[in-house]
Order: sequence, then structure tokens, then C-alpha cells
Amino acid sequence: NLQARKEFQDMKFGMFIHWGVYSVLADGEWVMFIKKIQADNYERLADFFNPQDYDPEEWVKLAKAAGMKYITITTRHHDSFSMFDTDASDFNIVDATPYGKDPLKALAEACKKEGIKLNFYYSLLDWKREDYKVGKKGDKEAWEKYVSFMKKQLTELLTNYGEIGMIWFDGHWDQKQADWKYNEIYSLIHELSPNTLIANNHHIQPIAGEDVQTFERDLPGENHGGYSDGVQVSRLPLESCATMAGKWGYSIYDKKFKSTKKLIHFLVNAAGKNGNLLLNVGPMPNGKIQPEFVDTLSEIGEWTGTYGES
Ligand code: FUL
Repeated sequence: NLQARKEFQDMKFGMFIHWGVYSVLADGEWVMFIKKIQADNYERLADFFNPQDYDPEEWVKLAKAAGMKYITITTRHHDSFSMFDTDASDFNIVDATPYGKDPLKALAEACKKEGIKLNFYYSLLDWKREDYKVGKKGDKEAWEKYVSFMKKQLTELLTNYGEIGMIWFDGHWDQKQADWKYNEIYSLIHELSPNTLIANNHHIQPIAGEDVQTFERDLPGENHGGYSDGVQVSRLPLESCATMAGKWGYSIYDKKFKSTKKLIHFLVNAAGKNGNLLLNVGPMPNGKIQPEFVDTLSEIGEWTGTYGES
């Protein structure tokens, strides 16, 4: 969809949001893997996830004031926890937490109201599901089951939240040889929602059906993040994603805050390559964005307000 691609390319600056049940442990979004937490123990975290101070309107206004035009939020990360109302898995924020509400619904409404595009991050890799675990060892039936689980969730995500700008896949690199059935998955997305773009953080050359080429912690054509080795810049719209400190998910240990100046340079350098910058925040388990990020985003907003196009 050329028009939607062009609109995306013109947006230049977006907010990435990594928020999930891992936020409760305040040690980044990889905590389950790094600390080797067993699935049944990890499940208990859901009991403590109650983001009572979550106010999506506040997030959207913060993004807007920073000069951002879109938001890309994690709907389900590698830990398998769904941040939305889903019939495909019980391990989700509505059924498994005291909060019991769908934060994406409220975010979609706030975005619509404020004229901000909403995109969904979706993990291909799953650390918890049996069908993924068994499937990746070669059990075709289990793999088939996992793929249909993903299709079911993607169908929900593309039918229950209004028009979604993009599905942003991640985790391909866990199973480079696997048959991810991109043909089927991408056609499903295009059928359900012709204007929804597809990006995949697979760290390889774009595959048929993709609309945007994404670079993790990198400017297009560079390999500072170590994920883009040998990846050539394509003719698709480009997007770089970056953190404001070190981790993507909220961490109380992560104090390597990047300066406003550094982040503005990154934005300008990305724009200079006609790419977008997707700058990440990892909200706290109570639903608030930490003050350091709020301050830096406000300062970036002063700059974009002066030098950016409105
Ligand atoms: C990576 C993931 O493993 C990180 O947790 C994060 O989501 C980043 C944007 O992509 O591949």
C-alpha cells in the first residue's frame, strides 16, 4: 500500500512502548530469560500487575508534545503475556491480573482522539508456550498450532482496535530456519486490513509482503547495535528503533540515560537518511512513565517544536 507507506515515511518520529507483566520485576523485558524464571513461577507475576495509574491520554499527549506522530506498543512480547483481551490465551492482562481491563482499547481511543497512529508490536518468539517449544524441535503439528494461535491473535488485534497502522514483528532470529509461514500471516493481515503496514525486526533483508525496513539500535546502513551486519538498505520506508537508556522494558537498575542532545542527533541522523526514529519508553508497572523520560521527551519537544514540521 503505497499511500500508507508514504504517510508512514512522512511521520519521522514515533514512540515505542515496551510494557508487559515483566515491568513488575523492573529489570527489563528479558528478565524471564536472563534470570531463568520457570513458566509457572513467571505466571504468578500477573497477580501483582495492577497499573491503576495508567492514563493513556497522558502517554499520547506526551508523545505528541515530543513531536511524535505514532505509537508502537508491545501487544505480546517474548514472555507470552498478552497485553490485550484475547480468547487465544488465558495469560493476558484482562483474565490474569487484578487490573482486569484492556489497556490497548483505552490507548486506541486516546490515539484516535489525539490524531496519533497506533501500531502493534507482536512477538513471533515465545518463551512459555508448549506448542512453540515442541514445534521448534520439529513437531509439525505443534508448530501448526502455534502459527494458528498467532493468526487468531493477529485477527483480534486487527479487528478490535480500529485501524492499526502497522504490525511490527520481532523474534524471527530465535528460529532462523523455521517456517514462519509469512505468506499466510502477511496475507491474513493484508486481507483483514489493507492499510496496515508490515515490519519485521528479523535483522535480514526485507521479505515479500513487508512495507517497512527496521533497524534495531541502528541508523540504516550502519551496524553499531550489532544486529544489522550485512543488511543492505532497501527502497522501503526505513525505521530505526532506539532506547532512551539501555533496556526496552522498565528497569530500576538502568541509569544510562541518553542525553537530550544525543537523542536529537539520532533523530536528525535518521531523518537525514529519510528514516523514522522509533524512540522507546518502558512504562513502570503502575502505568506511569518514569520522570527521567518525561523530562527528556519534553526537552525533545522544545526542539521539534522549533525546528520540526508540525
Ligand atoms: C528485540 C527484542 O528482543 C527486545 O526485547 C526488544 O523488543 C527489541 C525492540 O527487539 O529483538
